Amino acid sequence: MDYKRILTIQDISCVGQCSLTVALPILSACGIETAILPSAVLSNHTGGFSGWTFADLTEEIPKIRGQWEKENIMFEGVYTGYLGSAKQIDYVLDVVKSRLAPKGKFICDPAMADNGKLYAGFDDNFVKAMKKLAVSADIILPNITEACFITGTEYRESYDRAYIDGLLGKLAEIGAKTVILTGVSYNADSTGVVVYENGEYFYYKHKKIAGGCHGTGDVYASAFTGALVSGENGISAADAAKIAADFTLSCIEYTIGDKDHWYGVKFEPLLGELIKAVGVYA
Ligand code: PXL
Repeated sequence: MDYKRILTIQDISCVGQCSLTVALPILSACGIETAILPSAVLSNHTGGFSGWTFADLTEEIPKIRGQWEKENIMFEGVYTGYLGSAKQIDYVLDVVKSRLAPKGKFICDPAMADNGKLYAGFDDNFVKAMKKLAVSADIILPNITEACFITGTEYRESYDRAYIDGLLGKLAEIGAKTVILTGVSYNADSTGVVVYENGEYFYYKHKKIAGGCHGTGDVYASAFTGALVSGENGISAADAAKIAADFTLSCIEYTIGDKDHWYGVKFEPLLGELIKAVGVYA
């Protein structure tokens, strides 16, 4: 396996199994050196705790980029997740422009919303900035809510293939390249992920587990990035989307019975499965 170095830009939620505390172990399991650029430091994530501390690291980003430019540090991929401010998104774009190697991929998880709602603290201005980041990426991984915010589409709880085609068409129209649309469910027992690339639609359907868990978007995006970058030429976006879906589903199945573990998924004991799955393509 080729040894690669990528950069991931997202927050440190000290507790809560999301963002960097999920991305780092998953990307390491996929055999990838992972540099980090923390967007903010929070005591815990904002999805269900009664409060949180938030240290915004926006003004650190250009300083860190400047230092990396002096050292000539480049990355073979950049993967972005939860970001701390709209202003920061311009700085993140500068990092991508300056530090992504010529053949490297920019993968953007526009982590900002779920279940029809923006996460706490985000507004229209943030959505506008995230849209700019998303259309400059090689691959985006929105859930349906995020795709709706990015395209200005009305969010629906239930929908059909025509609605999803409409969303994908609008994303392509505004300049999105490869789209991995997560949480696409056409019936009560199954859900899945759509890979939309060059106008082609591929759907990987799998079992739906009632309830859902926090942080699965981050687990999914990290496993997708790990699988794609570790395999690079031998693995397609569709292969990586499938590996990430199987892994995320296993993590949910392993966690869902434990009502005390509502804040994230217990992904660590399942990392061996991911290593094996990624190895298939190595
Ligand atoms: O999992 C997405 C996420 C990441 N980081 C923080 C969050 C959330 C979702 O709520 O609050 C801080």
